Amino acid sequence: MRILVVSTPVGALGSGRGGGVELTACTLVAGLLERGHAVTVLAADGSVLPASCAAAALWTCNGSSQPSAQHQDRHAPITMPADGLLQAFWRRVLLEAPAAGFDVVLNLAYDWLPFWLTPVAPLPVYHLVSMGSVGDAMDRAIAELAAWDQRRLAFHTGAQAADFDLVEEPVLLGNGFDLSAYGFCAEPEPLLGWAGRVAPEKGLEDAAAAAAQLGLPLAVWGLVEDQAYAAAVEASVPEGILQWRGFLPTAQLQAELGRCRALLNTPKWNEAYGNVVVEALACGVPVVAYRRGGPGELVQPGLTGLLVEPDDVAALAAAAAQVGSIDRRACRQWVEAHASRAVLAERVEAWLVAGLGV
Ligand code: HBI
Repeated sequence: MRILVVSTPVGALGSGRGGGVELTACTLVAGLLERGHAVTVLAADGSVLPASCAAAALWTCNGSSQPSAQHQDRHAPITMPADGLLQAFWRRVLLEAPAAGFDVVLNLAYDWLPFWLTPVAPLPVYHLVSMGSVGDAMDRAIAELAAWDQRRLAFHTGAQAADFDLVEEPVLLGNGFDLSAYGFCAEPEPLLGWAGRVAPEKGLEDAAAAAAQLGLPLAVWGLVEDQAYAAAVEASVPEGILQWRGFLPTAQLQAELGRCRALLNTPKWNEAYGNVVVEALACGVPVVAYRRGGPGELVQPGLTGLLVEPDDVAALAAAAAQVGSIDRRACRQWVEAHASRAVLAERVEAWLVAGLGV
């Protein structure tokens, strides 16, 4: 098929501002290319595609980034900057995509406009929903689209899909990763890890508190999206507990992440999937996570890590002290079976083909 993949309007691919959807976009594009599809990516000016996506065409637009949906008030009206990137994206889709001969448009943005346009678009638009419920406007847009034709929607996990008012069993795609980019590490250091956008919904403060209880350092990888929040977490634990490692490209991230005894995953929101959970497992690092959202479905207790009651820091620390019993190779094997790039691409293709009836 000829597929147009529309990226997130919160930032350029490769900037880290898009969070998990950047990784998903690149893996999904590379996987579809491997399966012989022709793929064009529509993304913000300044976007960079990895070598694995070299065969994809890149269309870019300029414009102001969309404000992060999860940081708006739940009841906030739909907002778009007057010179918004989102509008620029969808002006190009509506004007150029039909003549360019695409069979399908795959939207990765968690924004009202593409969902609202779908029933009146001149070509089929499909949506991989990247988050759980974060506001009324998107809840409504997703419910209305589900009522119109739920085949147009796919989610990462059941926990995420359960947030929305759907009319039939949801299509669940999980996620996928280029596993050749992650090296297996058998012998960890006395180090705990945490990775993700440094923002309140990710719950870093709990991981910091657990590390402090254990007297182990906590390496923190990710874009510091909320400086005040990061400073407050820093102040909440003794000197030397937190090691701020910044947002690293995958090659550097996996080299450091693999050295961790465990990854702590502490979502405060209904995390749709939990890319960092799988990235850690791919390096052989067991995951100790709250039984919440996608991570609550991904971690296989006793096999690839441990799950604890959400927000229970003492339980988090106790579980982190027990991960020595987990076979690190089993962590890598689980990802190879359930979250490879090929697995995701197969699922995406099956979803689109089923919906298009081709
Ligand atoms: N917010 N408005 C908006 N649009 C997005 O596409 C979006 C977002 N916030 C976060 C986000 N995408 C990605 O980090 C997802 O992977 C969660």
